[in-house]
Amino acid sequence: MNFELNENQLMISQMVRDFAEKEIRPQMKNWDDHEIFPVETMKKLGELGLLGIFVPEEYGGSGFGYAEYATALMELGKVCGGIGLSVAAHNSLCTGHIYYHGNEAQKRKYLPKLASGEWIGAWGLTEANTGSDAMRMQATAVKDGDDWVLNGTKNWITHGLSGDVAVVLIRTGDLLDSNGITAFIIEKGMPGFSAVQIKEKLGVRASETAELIFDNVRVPEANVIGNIGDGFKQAMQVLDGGRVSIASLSCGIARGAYEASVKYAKEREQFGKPIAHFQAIAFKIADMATEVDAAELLTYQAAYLKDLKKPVTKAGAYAKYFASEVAVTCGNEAVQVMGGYGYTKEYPAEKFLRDAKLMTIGEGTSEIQKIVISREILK
Ligand code: COS
Repeated sequence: MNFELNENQLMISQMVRDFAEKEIRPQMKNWDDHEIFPVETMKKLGELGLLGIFVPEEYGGSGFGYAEYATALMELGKVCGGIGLSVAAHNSLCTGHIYYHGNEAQKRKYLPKLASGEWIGAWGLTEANTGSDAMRMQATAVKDGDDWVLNGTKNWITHGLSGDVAVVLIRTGDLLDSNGITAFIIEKGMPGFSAVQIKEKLGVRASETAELIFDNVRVPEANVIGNIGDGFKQAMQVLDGGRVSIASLSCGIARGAYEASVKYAKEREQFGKPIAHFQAIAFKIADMATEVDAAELLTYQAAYLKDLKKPVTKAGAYAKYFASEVAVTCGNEAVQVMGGYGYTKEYPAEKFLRDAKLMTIGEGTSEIQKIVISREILK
């Protein structure tokens, strides 16, 4: 076992750190305050190769694996969870669904534009009344001539408004039939397709979230991914990988909160000495350090299995469950270490906490991860 980052990971972490300090940190408070999704920054991330990280070079991607992908998200998470979430959703969900399940023509048409950042990707599984219970979705697609006609809505969709292309999971069969859901590729501007931004989120406010609305949207057969009825299982596999990315982002947020806490605890003096010298604070630092390292180990284990093309359902759920909860703990402890200052937007702690909370919800709540883990163990 090798616990060191490989050459590519070292290169990527330095590149992302440099980019984040120059292009993200100076602007992120404005994005967070005003819920601005910085499309131009996404395009620059595309130029750096971070929007098609695991897409092979023949489709315009960077050709890296999940280990490198995890490293990139860890670095982004240390600075801005919102941008990290957008990068994760773009890569794992939309781009990943087309890469893993699309046919050759779909890969050639969409992957180069998604990988370069020319197009931003979205992915829609959830609806207003079906989140954890994804299979009970209500949106329908009915065959009409050579086209499929889509009706219904999708909710909580990252890049639902600014996205140029979306992969959406829609019912083509009976309710609760696991072979009754199909994946379709939707392009911006298709008649009957619209979106409304969801505002007033607690965190990840630089990442756009929207509701998608389908009103008799005609989608050609060429935009069906895989076989009719395969969509739910494709989506579950896509989420297995997506959960590794949310675990990675969670590790970054946790480490960012931990590092900010260490810095503050060494500088802040009370009772005549730095607060780091009090065991009450030092033990918080020890707990955070241990948990962040453990979260990273679980996350890299899942990334490693994914790169080996081994089953990642359980390992991804372990990593996502543990790392996201650690991110919330570290964000919360960072606020506590910084006291009154931690409670203000002048210090980074409160944003880490707000951004971290989404990690325990998006791409399957912590409770869903425990369902996935226990089912894998007990099956
Ligand atoms: N990979 C491949 N196939 C999978 C799978 C996976 N990881 N997980 C489940 N499946 C298959 C099952 O094998 C089953 O196939 P059969 O019907 O042929 O036997 C089918 O999918 C249905 O699975 P299951 O019966 O487990 O479905 P449930 O409705 O019980 O749902 C959970 C399972 C709860 C795990 C699923 O709905 C889920 O992950 N929910 C959360 C969704 C989520 O994360 N949403 C957030 C999206 S934000 S981007």
